[in-house]
Formats: sequence, C-alpha cells, structure tokens
Amino acid sequence: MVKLMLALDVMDKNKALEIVKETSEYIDAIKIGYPLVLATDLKIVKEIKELSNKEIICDFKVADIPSTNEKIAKLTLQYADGIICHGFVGEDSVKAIQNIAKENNKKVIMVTEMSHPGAVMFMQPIANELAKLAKKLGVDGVVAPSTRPERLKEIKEIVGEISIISPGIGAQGGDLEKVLRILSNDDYIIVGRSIYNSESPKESAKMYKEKLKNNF
Ligand code: O7M
Repeated sequence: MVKLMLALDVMDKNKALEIVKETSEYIDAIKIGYPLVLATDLKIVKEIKELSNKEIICDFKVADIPSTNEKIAKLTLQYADGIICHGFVGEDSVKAIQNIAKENNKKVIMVTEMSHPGAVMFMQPIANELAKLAKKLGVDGVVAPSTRPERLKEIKEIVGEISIISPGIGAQGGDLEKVLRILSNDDYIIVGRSIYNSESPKESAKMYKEKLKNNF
C-alpha cells in the first residue's frame, strides 16, 4: 500500500502534539520541517517520535557544502529517522549526508523536481539528471511532484526501486487517482494542510488512509 506521510507544518507545539495524537492511527510517517522546528526547537522531533512511534523525517532540504551538510545531518539524525536534502548542490554534498546517515542507520531522501509552479523554471530542466544522481548514489528516497503526474512517472522510471515521496495532494491540487496509478507499495504521498487545517484532522487523515487502502 502507498503510505501516508503527514507534513506537520504547524507553528504551535501544542497544536502539533494534538494533531499527532489525533491522526496517528491513520498515518505512516511524519515530516517535520522548518515551520515547526523554528517555532519550537529541534527537540520537538524527539518528542514527536516518542509520542507517535512513527517514522519521522526531517525536511530541512539541506543544500550546503559537504562539511556543513555533515553537521546538519549529525544534529538532525540524533532524533529523526531520515533527512531530506537537495541534490543540485552536487554529489559530494549528498554523500556527506549519506555517510552520517549510514553510521546511524538512517535514511537520506533527495529532492528531484518540486511541486510548486516555480519549479518548472530551474528545477524541472535538471530534474531527470538529479533523479539519475539519486539512483547512482543509492539514496533511500526521492521527492517528486504529485502536481505533475507525467513528471512523477518519468522520475519514477529513472529511479526504479528507490521509493518516491510525493507532495502536492490536497491543498496544491494534485490528482490522487492519477498519482496512485503511478506510485507503488512503499512509496508515500505527503499531505499537510488538507489534514492539519481541516475541521477534523483525524477524519481527514482517515479519509486519505482509506483512499490509499482502496487504491482510490
Ligand atoms: O499538503 P501541503 O501542500 O500543505 O504540504 C506539502 C508539504 O510538502 C509541505 O511541507 C511542503 O514544504 C512539502 N513539499 C512540497 O510541497 N513540494 C515539494 O516539491 C517538496 C516538498 C517537500 O516535502 O520536500 C521535501
């Protein structure tokens, strides 16, 4: 079954913990990014891991020189099960993160093409090359857009067995039915606002989980 990753981009600690408690029955993984960590601190990652016992991925889209990437990965992977990085900074920068992740048995997920309209400007033209780099480096996952199913398909064909983590369903208007025809078991959809901003995050998470179970 395709998995459900909750993007927990709320900026209030109590709200975050409440949403995790409410939705945990229906989600497989939680993505924590800058909004929540900057509003609280990095220890929120540990707290949410302990509370939920789900896979926790830190979305810091790390994009620096190798020695700085290494420091960010060390700090993050004390608590998180995986970290998201950019590939456009080059092979050495991604490898620096992979080395830290391997020592700790954690995941590295690399961004290829992003889901927002602006990604067609600079990212789309190099996204297939980034997908090839992800495959060459043997990263644990790649991020590819649910907002452009044709691009999602192309990137999936390039990366083969590597799992796909795909944002864009819900608030960004991605077509879940089309996306589920492309994704396979152990791939993930990422859903944020249409769960945490909904009247009932629990019911919304449940609805997505059921759609994934029934393949729409
Ligand atoms: O469902 P949403 O639109 O509220 O949230 C989507 C989440 O996925 C949010 O955390 C974004 O920062 C993230 N995301 C994208 O929306 N598009 C991308 O191309 C990449 C990401 C992402 O998670 O990158 C790792």
